[in-house]
Amino acid sequence: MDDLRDKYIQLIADAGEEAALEALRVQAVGKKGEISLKMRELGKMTPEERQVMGPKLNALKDEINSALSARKASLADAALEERLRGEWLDVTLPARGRRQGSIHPISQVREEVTAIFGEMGFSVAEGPQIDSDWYNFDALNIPSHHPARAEMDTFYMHRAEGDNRPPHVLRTHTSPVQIRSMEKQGAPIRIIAPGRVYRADYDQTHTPMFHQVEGLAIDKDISMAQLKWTLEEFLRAFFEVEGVELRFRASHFPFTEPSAEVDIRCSWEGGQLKVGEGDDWLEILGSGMVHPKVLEAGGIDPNAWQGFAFGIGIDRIAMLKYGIPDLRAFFDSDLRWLRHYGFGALQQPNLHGGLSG
Ligand code: 2NL
Repeated sequence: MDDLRDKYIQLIADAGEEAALEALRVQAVGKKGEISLKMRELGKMTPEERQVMGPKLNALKDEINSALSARKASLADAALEERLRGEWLDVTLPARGRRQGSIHPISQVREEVTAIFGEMGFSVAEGPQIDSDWYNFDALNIPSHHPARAEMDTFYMHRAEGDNRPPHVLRTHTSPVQIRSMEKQGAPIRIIAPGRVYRADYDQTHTPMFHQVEGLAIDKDISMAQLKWTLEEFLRAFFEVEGVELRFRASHFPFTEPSAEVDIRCSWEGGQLKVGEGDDWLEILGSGMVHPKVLEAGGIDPNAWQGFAFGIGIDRIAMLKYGIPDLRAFFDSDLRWLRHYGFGALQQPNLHGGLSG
């Protein structure tokens, strides 16, 4: 009996996994197990023998059963320990740095421009970036022989052989949006059309994709005086300078008559632009009174209505306001140079998620 006990206690202690314990349980106390067989022999004993052996066998069975469950519990504990060791986590490690986005300077400037004209009663018009050459050129009184229409400046959509739809282009200005607005809403009109435009050009001051905002005001008696006031108000607000001074230079655009290019008084000191002071003039935009043929193309009677229009390069005025030397920096580098030049939007902690690391 004692041998039997010692054997099983030892085997249970040596069992390394649950399956081995189960096999031992069957072998010892299962229906045909060693101890069960011994219990069956009780029937053949004398009552005296049975009185001694019965309780002993029962006690042995109990002892083995509790040894089995104790060993099973300790194996489970060890397995849990092992798993926890693998899943160990150092909660005192510093948190991973969070990447922070910020608004692109072009978007920032477009929003500034939109807000300023919005206060003056201009709403925003948008349209397709791919448009027919009629909307992009003909409607704007740009004839077929005009250099702006030459292949080298304009991106034309590919046409398969036999595809006879009218030619389409990547818009070279946002004017087609304004033609569409004239057709759709008629006069009077006060809109600006900001957006992407495309020209086949690439150097320090030109990128093949850039941004423009055009403006259009049409009414019974719109004049150049109102054009001048509107642009003065805009430039004062945009450059945040009280005494902006403008100079209108006679110019020529096919879509306006008369046409004027507008300069602002400025100074360049040590490469730093200052608006509103000094002896230099900086060309800032083009403008004029809408050509009667363009009003007509937009379905507006040029004998009843007249208006002014202007076009501003968003990228250009962004460069001037925030002192960015190379237009290409907008599109093919990161924001480090912006921090270097002190782009205001990056210094406003509450704007679009704030200071970036
Ligand atoms: C420039 C010149 C300009 C316009 C754009 C325009 C649009 C319509 C009718 C008449 Cl629908 N004009 N746009 C007018 C004058 C100048 O832009 O040098 N921009 C940077």
